[in-house]
Amino acid sequence: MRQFLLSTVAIAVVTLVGALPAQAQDVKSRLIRFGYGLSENSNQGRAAKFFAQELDKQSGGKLRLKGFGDATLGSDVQMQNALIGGAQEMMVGSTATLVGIVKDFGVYDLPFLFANEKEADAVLDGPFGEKLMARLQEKGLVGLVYWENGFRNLTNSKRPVTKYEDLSGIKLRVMQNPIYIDMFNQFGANAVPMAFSELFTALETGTVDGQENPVTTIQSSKFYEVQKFLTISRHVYSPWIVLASKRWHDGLSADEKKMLQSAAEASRAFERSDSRKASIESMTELKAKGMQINELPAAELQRMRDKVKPAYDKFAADGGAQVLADLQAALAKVR
Ligand code: TK8
Repeated sequence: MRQFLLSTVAIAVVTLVGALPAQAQDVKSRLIRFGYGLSENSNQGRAAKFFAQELDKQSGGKLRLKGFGDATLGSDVQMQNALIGGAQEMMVGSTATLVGIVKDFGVYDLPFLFANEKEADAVLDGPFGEKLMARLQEKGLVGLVYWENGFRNLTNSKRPVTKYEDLSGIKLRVMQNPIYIDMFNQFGANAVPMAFSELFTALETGTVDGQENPVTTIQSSKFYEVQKFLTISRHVYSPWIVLASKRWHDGLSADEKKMLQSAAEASRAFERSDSRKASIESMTELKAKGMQINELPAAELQRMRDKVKPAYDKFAADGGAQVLADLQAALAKVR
């Protein structure tokens, strides 16, 4: 009887707590600085805004996420360090620039790994992506969700690229990541690692001739103003990752952590669908802005794939064998 009473009371309490409005939960008033590299008027900016609204709703206005676009809080790498040190609460940025923190993140950068968005979603949101994200914790970062940056394409100011040999001698900005540097050097370009925040000026002044990013970014960052040629190559599917400072996150209540995670997951759904829509619109707009666009034929993509195949072996030999095998197993399940 006593047992029965106790569990009835417990159920009643659980039900009551679950039904309480956000105000009655353990939520403090907090300002969350959320940094990102692209402009407010980009898929990144729109999703940051959505995230803020969602968190506002869930927390009854207490958790206030303030977006800082255009790398005003620093480049991806600078922000990662600010999060680790506890000087900034949150950010979204490329997974590619995390390789200095957890080297295995480089696995996503292997060329021609994901065939489509469906594969990427399944692997990133599934046990593989979760497990890799969890490894950031021991380094002072909490990964919440992956957003889509997208399939990357090439732009340059010199000439149309119809085969990889056309990249010969082109100074091409890449992210600060050895796989990208090797990949484009293999194609004959002169790869220049550089923070995204410096890229527009570098293109404008001719410090570099080209770069590679999804069409959404090429459009929202106005690269069409300083780049004539766009080559659809889809050489890497690039994820973004929403990160929190572990120091800061550890200080949140269980209710706050739950709200943050739930709002982040809502932002993920919004961001992916928005990015996929924007991607189609961007193509039309880039054409209208006068970019000369060509798509690489399947045969050329196969040549490129063959050319950079050694990147996989190199990655495996360089300590990445396990993570690569795990990712390929996850991919096999989706295919
Ligand atoms: C924005 C970057 C960008 C990435 C790059 O901060 O650096 O080229 O694609 O989205 O994370």
